[in-house]
Amino acid sequence: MIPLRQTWPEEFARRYREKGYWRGETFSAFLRKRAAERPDAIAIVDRDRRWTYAELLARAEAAAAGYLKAGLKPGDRVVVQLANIAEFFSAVFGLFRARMIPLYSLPAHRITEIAHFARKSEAAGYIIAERHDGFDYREQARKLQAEVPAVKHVIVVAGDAAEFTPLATERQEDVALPQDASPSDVAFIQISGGSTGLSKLIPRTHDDYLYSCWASNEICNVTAESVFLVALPAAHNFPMSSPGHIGALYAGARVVLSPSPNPDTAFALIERERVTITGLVPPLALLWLQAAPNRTADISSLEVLLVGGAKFTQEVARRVRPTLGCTLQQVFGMAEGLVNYTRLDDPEEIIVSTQGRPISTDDEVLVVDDLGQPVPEGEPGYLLARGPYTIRGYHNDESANARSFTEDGFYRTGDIVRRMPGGYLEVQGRAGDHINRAGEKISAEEIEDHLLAHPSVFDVAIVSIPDEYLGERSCAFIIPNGEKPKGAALKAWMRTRGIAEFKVPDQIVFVEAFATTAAGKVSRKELRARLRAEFLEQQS
Ligand code: AMP
Ligand code: DBH
Repeated sequence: MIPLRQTWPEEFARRYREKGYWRGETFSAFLRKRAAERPDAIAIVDRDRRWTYAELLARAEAAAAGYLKAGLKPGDRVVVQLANIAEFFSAVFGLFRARMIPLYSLPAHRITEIAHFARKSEAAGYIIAERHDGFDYREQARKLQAEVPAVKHVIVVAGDAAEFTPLATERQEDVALPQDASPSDVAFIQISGGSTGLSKLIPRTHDDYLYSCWASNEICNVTAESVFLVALPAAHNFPMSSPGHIGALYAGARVVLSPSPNPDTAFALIERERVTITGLVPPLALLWLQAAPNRTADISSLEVLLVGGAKFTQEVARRVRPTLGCTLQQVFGMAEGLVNYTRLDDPEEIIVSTQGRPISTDDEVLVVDDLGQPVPEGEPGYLLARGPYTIRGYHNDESANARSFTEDGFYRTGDIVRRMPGGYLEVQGRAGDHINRAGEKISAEEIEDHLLAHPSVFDVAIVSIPDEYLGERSCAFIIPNGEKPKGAALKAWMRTRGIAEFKVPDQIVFVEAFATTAAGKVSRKELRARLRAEFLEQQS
């Protein structure tokens, strides 16, 4: 097995420890501590179920023993694919307790993506619920085991487990639990949105991730009295860590799971549970703003609405306080690390017009030109980042690492930003070719590769088109091979490729040829830019 590591050069690691960022805690240790301090406080609310910290800990330990009994071993990587249900937490904290490594996939992922995650991480297990949104994950588990036989263990946390292993909920006393992980060990694997090709694997350590969570708590004012609503998918890095459900649990606060981010469901939960803070991507924030004037629920407990994942337009941002009666906090983050927030006491102008400034004074942020030279304040440039919770490399991907990190360890975020006075960043766009569709990042290259496998597609370019609601939508420009296929048929065919629905192109445009230059073929990047410009010109 390729070792899972995330290491900072010793001089950096020493500084991060000395400054108290890395506290030497693990996920398991902090949960044990909270359960000892406030056993009867409610940790997780899922519909009519309320788990206390003591119960969450007991369930995590039962799950851990169950995994070991089933044959999983410490160090094993396990693909977790769960929606917003309480068992997400017992399953994952159980993995931490058994020193196994969760890889967080999203409920929307389908077999092609799950198989990629399993192969790339050399996973031995797959954790699912029987179904969610009408989709049977046991079917997907069968396909996965056929494609990647190394995935020997499938654990089903809710519903009918069929031939698989149900999640253990009673502690088996004859199974000894291993020693805790070391705080500098990799705790779990997040996945990158990915701008080139398939998603990359992001190993995060206990030390670095917990730092980003507790420091976020201070910036977002999350305390033991807070009630955090998880409206986005719990496995996403944003609702997990900014400050997220992990931040909330670290604070000893209450985590309320929303089965859907729709305003009707969420507003009712905010009223019932007296929710104080939650996070949304911009299209959902817009939906909440539209629904708010006609609401019947009392949402006055809401103090902070975090918005991030994609650019939040200033005009909409201005409406948050008057319409929802809470403070907007913009957050610009990435699963690779660096997270920026506007501060709760910033002037309204800063809050609505910037994407915030880094968490830490030890976040080193560079804004550079094409040659890697720093640009003056206020000028757009590429954002590079290095710091106490920004990774130094992806797992098992040398070529991505060569592209995405500078020699001195800065992560090339791919974002184009302007640095304003006070270190506030304004996101201008991005260098890479991904589509940011309502906060979901889609790699153009990945989708092009799928479409090129269709016999009627001669060539294709996937381009992001500005979209009033989604922020960006994906458009496939296709040169047909012979007779033009039907757009709807192509979309239906894409769905058979085993990929998340959000990756199916929103729009298909057939063209006869792609532009070339006198020098020959244009680069993909240039081609996509031209197609976008021509398309937008025709629309106007
Ligand atoms: P991911 O790689 O999937 O973790 O996505 C991180 C990327 O999302 C960032 O590099 C940005 O491109 C984008 N992003 C996140 N938050 C914001 C924001 N508040 N404004 C603009 N873009 C954002
Ligand atoms: O988009 C993201 O990945 C993101 C957005 C806001 C993120 O990872 C985060 C905050 O931590």
